[in-house]
Amino acid sequence: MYSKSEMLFGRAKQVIPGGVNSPVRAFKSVGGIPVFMERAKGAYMYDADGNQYIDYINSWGPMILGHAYEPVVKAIQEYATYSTSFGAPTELEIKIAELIVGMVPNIEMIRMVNSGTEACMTAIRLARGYTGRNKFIKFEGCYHGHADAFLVSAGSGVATLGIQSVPGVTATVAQDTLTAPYNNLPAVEQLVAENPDEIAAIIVEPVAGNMGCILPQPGFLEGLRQLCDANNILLIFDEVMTGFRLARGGAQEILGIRADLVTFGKIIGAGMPVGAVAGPKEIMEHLAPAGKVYQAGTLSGNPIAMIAGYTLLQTLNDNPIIYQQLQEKSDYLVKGLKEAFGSAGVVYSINQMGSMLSAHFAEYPIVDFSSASGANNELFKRFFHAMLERGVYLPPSAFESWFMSNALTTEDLDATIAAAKAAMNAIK
Ligand code: HOZ
Repeated sequence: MYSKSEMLFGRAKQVIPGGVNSPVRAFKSVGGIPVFMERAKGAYMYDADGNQYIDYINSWGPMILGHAYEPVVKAIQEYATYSTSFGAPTELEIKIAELIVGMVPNIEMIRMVNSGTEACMTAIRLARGYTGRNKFIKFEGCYHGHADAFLVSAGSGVATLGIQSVPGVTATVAQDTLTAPYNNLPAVEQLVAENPDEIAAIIVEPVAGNMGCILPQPGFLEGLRQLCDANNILLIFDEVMTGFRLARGGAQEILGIRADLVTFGKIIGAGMPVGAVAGPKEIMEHLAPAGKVYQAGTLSGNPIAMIAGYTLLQTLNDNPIIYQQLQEKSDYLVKGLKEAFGSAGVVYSINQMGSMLSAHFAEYPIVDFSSASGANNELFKRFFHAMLERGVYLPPSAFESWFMSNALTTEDLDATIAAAKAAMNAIK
């Protein structure tokens, strides 16, 4: 069933460290051989052996309208004939910047980069340059990309692989990263009190998606906002996952909380390599060449990525019904999963906001990294493989969020729910 994937993984391990170009996809946490994909269309991915899967990763978020969305594909094809990179400015960059500034609350300017990692790295540098302070606070299990300073108590692949401290990250770099448990406001207040006038920023995933999907508890983000205001600290929302997914204006819009800087990722490029940092002019104009906080990149604002993103974001902007449809589909799936798990008699905890969700097998609520780690992740592994065998592709780690696409039909959701019932009965 997976013979080509097995063969490809063997070949890949000879020339690519661990056989993959990003750790989570190696299936280390769930075991087995990673499935090598060949193509995808709409809600489905097809692997090298010809197996079809209903996709609940959607390239970790950006395929919100499904894979190979026709208008995006056409726009890329047209623009590729003009050139794949100029290394010089284009009008298209202004158009996408204007579009995003119109969609996202509390931002006036945006700087394009090439990944979410770069976006968060730039946001921290900018916060440090703007405030003249060195330290920042992040949350255990949150993942802001793989820049050195973020790899302290990180989620996603770092959590999946159980890496406690990353070789290559120097103590000097790590010492300016302070950490607190997600949803624990008193712990953040204590850090702020212990480091007066030293903290440049608090960076947070407003809905966490790198330790499974974890929702902010009532008052948590509001408390961070107040704490930042009272101590001249910048609040950075990492909206790499939530941006343009939870709403046109992302988590800021849906939760009604203002961030000082916002970071975005791959959805801005409709799945092409893009990231961005955005905020008010007063802060953003500290970036070079307007200011002295240096940041640069030949491929930043790359025309193919920009036209892909512009086409997708325009569709989202013009069709707010998409968000309602995504909500309905996600609610339907969650209801079905609850029935499937309930009738199998397994304890579970499903977190969901809009089209992000995850299932942990635990009898208590999953509110932070430690509760996520305490869940029955052995059962998740078996569930993952039982679903894969039944044609459903879930994130290959309990420390990741599931992402829905609007290409999913009721039939797909019913098939997923039926697969979950059969999978649970087979493994429990
Ligand atoms: N770090 C990504 C999810 N949080 C996974 C990236 C990948 O393997 O493609």
